[in-house]
Amino acid sequence: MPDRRMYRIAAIPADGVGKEVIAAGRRVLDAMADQAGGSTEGAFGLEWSEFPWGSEYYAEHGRMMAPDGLALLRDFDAIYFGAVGWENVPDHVSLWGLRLNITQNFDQWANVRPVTFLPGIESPLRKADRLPLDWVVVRENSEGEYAGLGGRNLSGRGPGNEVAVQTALFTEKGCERIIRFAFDLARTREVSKVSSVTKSNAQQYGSVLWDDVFKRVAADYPEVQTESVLVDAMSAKFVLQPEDLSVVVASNLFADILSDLGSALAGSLGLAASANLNPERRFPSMFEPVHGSAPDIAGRGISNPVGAILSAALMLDHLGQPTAARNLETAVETVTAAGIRTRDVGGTAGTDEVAAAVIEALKLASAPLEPA
Ligand code: GGG
Repeated sequence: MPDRRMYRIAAIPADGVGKEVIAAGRRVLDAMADQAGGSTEGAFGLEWSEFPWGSEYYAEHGRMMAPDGLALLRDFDAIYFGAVGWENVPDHVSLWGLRLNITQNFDQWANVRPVTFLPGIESPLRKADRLPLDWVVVRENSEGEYAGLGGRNLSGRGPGNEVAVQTALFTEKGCERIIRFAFDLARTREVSKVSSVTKSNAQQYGSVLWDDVFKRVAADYPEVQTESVLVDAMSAKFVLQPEDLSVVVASNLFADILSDLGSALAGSLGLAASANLNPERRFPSMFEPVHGSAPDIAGRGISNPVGAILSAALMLDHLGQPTAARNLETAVETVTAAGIRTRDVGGTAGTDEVAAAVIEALKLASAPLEPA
């Protein structure tokens, strides 16, 4: 029997529903590892380390993660992240202190956010009933509007006189690497098309540089269809012509907003998965549901674990277990099709019930796994 491939995973559930959905995702992954461990091929094991960072940690330590947190994470094979944000910490402090601290310092410059329409889930789009819809938002994840450049000044002049500058940073290298990533991804998809999103009529420097790079890179991929669309028009297109989309690439802020719109169109933010990738693999990549900490439902056992479970599938892909990843996606589809759904998507099931149903579906339908 081949050696079992072991993966070291850092879990950071962080805040609110992040704790519930990461616990659910871990249960599913452990069940898969147990299953795979019993087979002669594709055996893998998961060695977890959980870190208690987040807003509760902040209340005790005055910071969102340990001072040597990045060094502690550095050698893991992947990071499985929940959600960040709670009322005791200003949102910009919690986001920059944890999630962005990791994505920026580990150069996780490609944020892949599939928009997946699952069976048994009602979409607010009528078109979804008769057309197969499936696209991926590729978010530039290292610069743009999230460069963190700027400052607040002149508050000393008295009320009403303060000014703030928030500068977006677009580098040619940053634009090129994410645009190439989008084209490479498009080549692997049934419809080879990349839609680039900017606001170059108003943002005459950063967006126009992005558009120029897009045109230059597109010339290297003559077989891939392309379009350049303004972000306002793309918002409308998500609703009115989603069948025309395959890979949508955009800056940090635009893609963040568009991917939330995409998840809502697919039925719920609770369903959406994401991968924050360092494609060169110099640092661990991080996998997390798109949704935030949802304080309104946290702690009640009713949050939707599907986004976290599908993020685990993206993690398995990244770890070199594509068959396990496909099995997990199929199991989720079986469960949603069977009507086992949380309240955000019209069901009555709890977080744990959905996770348990996915584990059952995996037992029934697993394809053989990869050799180790
Ligand atoms: N799991 C994703 C998450 O926790 N998001 C919190 C959030 O506020 N994110 C904003 C952003 O990353 O742009």
